[in-house]
Amino acid sequence: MKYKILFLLYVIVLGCNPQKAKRRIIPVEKNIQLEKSVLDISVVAKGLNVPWEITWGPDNKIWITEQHGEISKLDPETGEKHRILEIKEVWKDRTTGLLGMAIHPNVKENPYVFVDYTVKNNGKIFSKLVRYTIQRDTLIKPTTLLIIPGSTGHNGSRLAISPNGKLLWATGDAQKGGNAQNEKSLNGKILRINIDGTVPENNPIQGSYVWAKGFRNMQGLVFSKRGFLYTSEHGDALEDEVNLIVKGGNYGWPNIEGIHDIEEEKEYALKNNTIEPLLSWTPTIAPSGITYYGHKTIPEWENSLLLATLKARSLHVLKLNDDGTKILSDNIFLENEYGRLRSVCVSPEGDIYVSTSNRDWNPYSKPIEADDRILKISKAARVTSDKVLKGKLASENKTIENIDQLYSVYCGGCHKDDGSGVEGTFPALKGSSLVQGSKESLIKVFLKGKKTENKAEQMPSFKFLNDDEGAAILTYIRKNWGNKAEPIQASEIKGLR
Ligand code: HEC
Ligand SMILES: [Ca+2]
Ligand SMILES: [Ca+2]
Repeated sequence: MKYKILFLLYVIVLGCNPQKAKRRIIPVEKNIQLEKSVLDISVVAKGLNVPWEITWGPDNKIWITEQHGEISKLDPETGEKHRILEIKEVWKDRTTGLLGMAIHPNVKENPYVFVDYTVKNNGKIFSKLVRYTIQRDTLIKPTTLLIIPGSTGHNGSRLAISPNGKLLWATGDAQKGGNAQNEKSLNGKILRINIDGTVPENNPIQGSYVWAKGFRNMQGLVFSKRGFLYTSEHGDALEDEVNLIVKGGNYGWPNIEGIHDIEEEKEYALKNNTIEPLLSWTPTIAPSGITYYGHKTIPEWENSLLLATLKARSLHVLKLNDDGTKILSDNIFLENEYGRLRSVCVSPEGDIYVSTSNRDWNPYSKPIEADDRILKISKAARVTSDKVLKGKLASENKTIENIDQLYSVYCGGCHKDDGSGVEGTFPALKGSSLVQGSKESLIKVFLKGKKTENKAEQMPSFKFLNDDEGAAILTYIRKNWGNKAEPIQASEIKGLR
C-alpha cells in the first residue's frame, strides 16, 4: 500500500515536471526570399495589447511591456506567456503608458530591469524612470531613478544599457519644441544615467544627465556591437530620422527637421554645429523600435539596423557600412502584412522577433482577433509556405503613381484611407463642411496647417508639396467618399502661397 502511494506520487510529480513541457511546433505562415537565404515567419504570441517593448532576457525568454502597465515573459519555444508584474500607477491614454524597458546585460552582478512609464498626479503628467530588482520570477523593490515632465504625446521613449554599464534614456520633447534645445530641460534629450540614478562623472555638462540634445520624439534606441548608439525619431510632417548619437551632439529639433535642406536650416546648422540624420524619410513612416543585427545567421542582414515602422507598416533593414557611420541601403520587408510594427529584438542565435501594434490609439484598420502578435523571423532551409514575400528598395516606394497612394502616404496616416479620421483626434474629411466649403479656407489649412488650442494633435503644413500634388490631393478629398465640391486647380494654390 505504502509503495503504491509512493509510486502514484512519483507519477504525478514526473507528469507535472515543467522541464518536460512539450515544445510546440509553431507553423510557418510565410517565407521571405532574400538574395540567397530563405526565412520563415511564424507567430509566437497572439492576443497581446500593444506590446510596446520586447527584449531578449537572460533566461532566454522574451520580456514584454504592454502599454497598459503589464510586464510579462514569453517562452518563444512553447508560446507560454506569464505576467510578472502589473504597475498600477501607469496612466495609459493614447500614446502614454508603460513604454521602454531594458534589462541589465550582467544580471548576476546587477539583477536590474529598468522601465519608464507615464503617471498623472493632480492633473499633471510625468514620465517616470524606475529600476526593479529581479527576484526569481518576479520584480521587486521599485526604485524611482528620475521623474521628468510628460505630456499627452511626445514622451519618447526607449531605454538601453551601454557597453560600460550606463543607462541611456531617449526622452520626448513633451510637445514643447523649445525643451529640446534647452539644456536645463531633460525633455527632447538622450540622458545618460548611472544605474543608481546619479549623474555619471564624464557626462558633457558636469552634474547634468544630458548626453545629447535636439530631439522631438524618439521611439527607438540601440547600441551596436561596436558600441555605437543609434536612435529612430518621429519628425513632424516632413521628415522622420535615424541618427547616430555622439556625446554632446545637437540634433537640431525644433529648428531643424531631418536633413539640412532649407535655407533657415542651413543657417542654423552652421551656427549651432548640428548633426544631420544618417537617413530621413519624406513622406514620414513613423519609425519605431530599432535593433542592431550583428549575426552571420542571415548574412544578407549582417551589420544592419532593423527598424519597425508604425505608419508604413513594415520592417526596414538599414545596411550599415563597416565602420557603422553610414547607411548604405534601405530595404523594406513585411509591408502591409501584419499591420503596424512597434518593437523588434534579436535572440543570441540571430532569430528576429517583431511585435505588432494594431490595438494602439491610432489603428490603421480594425485589429484582427489575433492582434497584437509577436512574429518570429528565422533562417530556414527552404520555402515551406504558400506565401513567399520579397523585399524592395525604399526608393521604389517613393514613386507615387496614383492619387489614392498620394493621399494615403501624406494624409491617410491621420485621416485614414477612407476619410473617416479618428474620433476626438483627427477630424473626418468625409462629410466635412470645411473640405467641401470655400476653396480658399481649404487651401489655407493645407498650406499653413491648423492648430486648435488644448488639442494634442495638429494638422501640419503641407506647403512642401508642389501645386500639382496639392491640387490633386485637395480635389481628391472634395470628390471622394460621397463628398461633392468643385475641383481645385494648381493655380489657385499658387495664388495663396
Ligand atoms: C499628423 C496628422 C495629420 C496629417 C498627416 C494630416 N492631417 Fe489634416 N488634420 C489633422 C488634425 C489634428 C486636424 C484638426 C486640426 C484642428 O482643428 O485643430 C486636421 C484637420 C484637417 C482639415 C480640416 C477638417 C475639418 O473639418 O475641420 C483638413 C481639410 C485636413 N486636415 C486635410 C488634410 C490633408 C489634405 C492632409 C494630407 C495632405 C492632411 N490633412 C494630413 C491631422 C493631420
Ligand atoms: Ca534631427
Ligand atoms: Ca529639413
